[in-house]
Amino acid sequence: MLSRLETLYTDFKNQLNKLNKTNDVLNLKSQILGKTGTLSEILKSLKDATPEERKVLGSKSNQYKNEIEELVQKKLAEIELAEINSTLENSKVDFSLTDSVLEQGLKSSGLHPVSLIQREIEDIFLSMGFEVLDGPHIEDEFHNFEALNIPSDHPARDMQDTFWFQDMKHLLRTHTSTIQVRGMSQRKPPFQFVGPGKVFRNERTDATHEMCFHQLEGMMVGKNITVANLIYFMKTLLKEIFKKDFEIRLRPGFFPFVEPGFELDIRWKKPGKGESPHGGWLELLPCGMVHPNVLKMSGIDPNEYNGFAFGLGLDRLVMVRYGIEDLRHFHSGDLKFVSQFKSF
Ligand code: FA5
Repeated sequence: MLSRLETLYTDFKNQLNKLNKTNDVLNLKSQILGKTGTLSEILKSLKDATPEERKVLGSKSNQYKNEIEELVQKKLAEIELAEINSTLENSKVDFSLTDSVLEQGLKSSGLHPVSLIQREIEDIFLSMGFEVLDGPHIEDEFHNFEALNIPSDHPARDMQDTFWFQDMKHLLRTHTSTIQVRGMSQRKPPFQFVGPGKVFRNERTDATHEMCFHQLEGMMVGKNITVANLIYFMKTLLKEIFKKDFEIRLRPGFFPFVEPGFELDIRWKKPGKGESPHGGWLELLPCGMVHPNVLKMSGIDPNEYNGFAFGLGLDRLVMVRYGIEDLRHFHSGDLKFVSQFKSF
């Protein structure tokens, strides 16, 4: 019976080598391991063997059964890969993109305007002694809301329509303020950092609103930090980006994680269409002094330290700088649009 088993295994391997279709491999497997398959028949006949034979044959049969299953899985994976490769080879889509991309002008300029400005702002802040931090897109309630002084029953949660995961505990971050929370809890004051990235909100899109857009968070924590420090950094940022003094206004704004909170608006003329809505002011840079509760929740003593934070809307800054009338161009995938922007 042992030699029958060995022949069966060798035959199986020879046959398997010749196959290149998924169905044929599955048929072969079932001819051997199926209910009435050859190996199953051998296993059934073990009941007539002596206890010693049964022990040897039993373990050998199991060994072959496992090996056959492994070889079948390996073969199926090989076939699948070969099918994918052949589909790609025969496909009319040019995955290299090289020619079409170059034709459309990416040869001399490749960065999306949002990436361009993001990098410039990172350089500005690096030169002023700030770190640049990153953070996850998928967040938990704690980092997106609770650690920012926004408990579950707080009305401020309604301000940001959120993309929740099914467990209703995880979400796509609605703002880069999550980077504040992570940055603060990993550092001892004094510190200062910025954190750029994508954020996601479940909202209706229009010329100045997207569901996926970009923010850049900034934070400075130390001793005796004042609103004057905050204004200095905001003005420096805008001056460096626009290479001119810009008309701005600061008005009170409410965010549960800052006290006092402000909205910094910028005077903006909507390209080609006269004044923008809201009398020519575009809400660009909410900011404020970090709320003592937020410092406390990240393990920082608010009696000893204080600080400021801001959350810049990157896409809107890009619109103002380049005179773009609608931020929905940013995700349009139109290479002609993307390739027309350069650093100032
Ligand atoms: C916030 O998200 C706060 N986390 C900002 C903050 C940080 C305040 C630190 C205080 C301290 P707000 O929801 O206003 O705030 O969004 C910030 C900026 O993102 C807005 O000023 C705007 O420029 C931009 N923004 C908001 N919603 C959209 C949208 N749907 N599409 C494009 N840009 C948007």
